[in-house]
Amino acid sequence: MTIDSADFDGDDRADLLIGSKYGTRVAYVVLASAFIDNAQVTAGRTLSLDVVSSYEFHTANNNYFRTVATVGDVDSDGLADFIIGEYLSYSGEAYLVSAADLPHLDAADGQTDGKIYLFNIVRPRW
Ligand SMILES: [Ca+2]
Ligand SMILES: [Ca+2]
Repeated sequence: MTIDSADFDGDDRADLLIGSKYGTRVAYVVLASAFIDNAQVTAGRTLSLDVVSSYEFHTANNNYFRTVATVGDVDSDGLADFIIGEYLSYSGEAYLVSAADLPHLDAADGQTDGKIYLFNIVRPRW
């Protein structure tokens, strides 16, 4: 599992990008506001990412997002962007995600539930 951080929503607070733990097949973006606004968050308590995550990235088949990394502001829109790599894919697929697109990616399947199925939305470029 890899973890990185940057400001994905422009509120000047660092947000978390968390890769898949082996066997989970899900990567997460946790916005800082999810911690600040969540009454379940208290010091010393273990929290499920299902509770605090703002976005979940789901992969196809039995793959998982082993590697994640912030890459600065690639599209110069003022928000940090990131790459998530799909492990065990035959072509070494990776996705470059513009943080500004997160709400649109979430809504792409008709539900704004925080779940993003990248394999249904975009095809990797490399
Ligand atoms: Ca932020
Ligand atoms: Ca950006």
